[in-house]
Amino acid sequence: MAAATKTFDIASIPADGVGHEVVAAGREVLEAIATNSGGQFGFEWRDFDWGSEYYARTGRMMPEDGLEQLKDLDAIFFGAVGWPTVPDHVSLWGLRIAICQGFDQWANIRPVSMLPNVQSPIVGAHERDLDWIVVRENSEGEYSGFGGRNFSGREGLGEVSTQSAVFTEVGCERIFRFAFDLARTRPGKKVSKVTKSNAQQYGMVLWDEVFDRVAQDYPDIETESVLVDAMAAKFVLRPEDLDVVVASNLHADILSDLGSAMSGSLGLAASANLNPDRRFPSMFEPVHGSAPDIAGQGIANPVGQFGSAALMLEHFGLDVEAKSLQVAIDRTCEQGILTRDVGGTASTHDVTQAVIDNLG
Ligand code: GGG
Repeated sequence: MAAATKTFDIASIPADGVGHEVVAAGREVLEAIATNSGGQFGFEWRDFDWGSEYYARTGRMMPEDGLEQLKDLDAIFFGAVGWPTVPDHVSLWGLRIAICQGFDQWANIRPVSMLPNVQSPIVGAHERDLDWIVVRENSEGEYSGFGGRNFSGREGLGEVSTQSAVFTEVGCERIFRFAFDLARTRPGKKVSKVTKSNAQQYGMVLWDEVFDRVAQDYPDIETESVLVDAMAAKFVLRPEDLDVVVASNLHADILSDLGSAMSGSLGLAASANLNPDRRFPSMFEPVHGSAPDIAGQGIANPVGQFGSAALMLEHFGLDVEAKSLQVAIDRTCEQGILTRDVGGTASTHDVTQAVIDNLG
């Protein structure tokens, strides 16, 4: 008897710039994985043309009922947002943040690891077997959207603006528990909490206090508290001390870009915006942006999108397929099939084909 087919309904939102190239590449790889499963599962793709071109036509990054259109799907496969024709805060808030906050995707995970043949700026990175994961609080903090602008055009003191970082006890507790639970699944069994409570005496102090309270429930996990400035230095100087790094929305955004640069290129880093309660779809996207300087040339690095596809497979419980995709990415790098950002000459298409050929 043939195995039952499970179909995953996925929203495909390439959005802007190289997002179009890497999402198409990611879909090709996922289709190859579905074919290799012998019909055990498949993907039904729902295409959404939202993003900065959509904005030029409609004045919005996505329709008013955009979340309604996505809410019953199994996941969102996202590219990158941002284009020079739309102010960055408008494009980011109109699409990526609207989806993350609308679907309470409060945990954003961003793994950092070294790939074969990819040069890292860290001396001896491969021998040191570096591997850590940034957990980004993805629903509040500095991205809460509270603030305003007043006194436009005022003489003398000029305009005034405020931007508040909002930390709730519930928001802090859930992201810390997530980080500790994740650390329990990893060999390092350590959580490094990033803070700036020496300078920010309200929100970040609550952040620290909730961390200390949650840590008491995880006596088997080593902890440390590191100021964000010191953590940036640690990424560069002592990355082998890192395992799970939990940080606020803005701090983690900055540190995860640093982490992907440490692994060799921004184009390599994967991420998952998770709604761990599974009430809403989660969203899988590379860490990188839309890269207007290389968009449309067929040279974008698709590895960050492939890693995000692997995280999506894991989210669906397809751990074997996720692992085989990671192995295929490693083999492709071992074969020296690399895009320009990591020292090669291969195109997006070349890397995609090689990963498909290398699938177990
Ligand atoms: N694929 C990730 C992406 O599109 N990022 C665009 C961006 O500007 N992100 C900043 C942020 O999320 O804080």
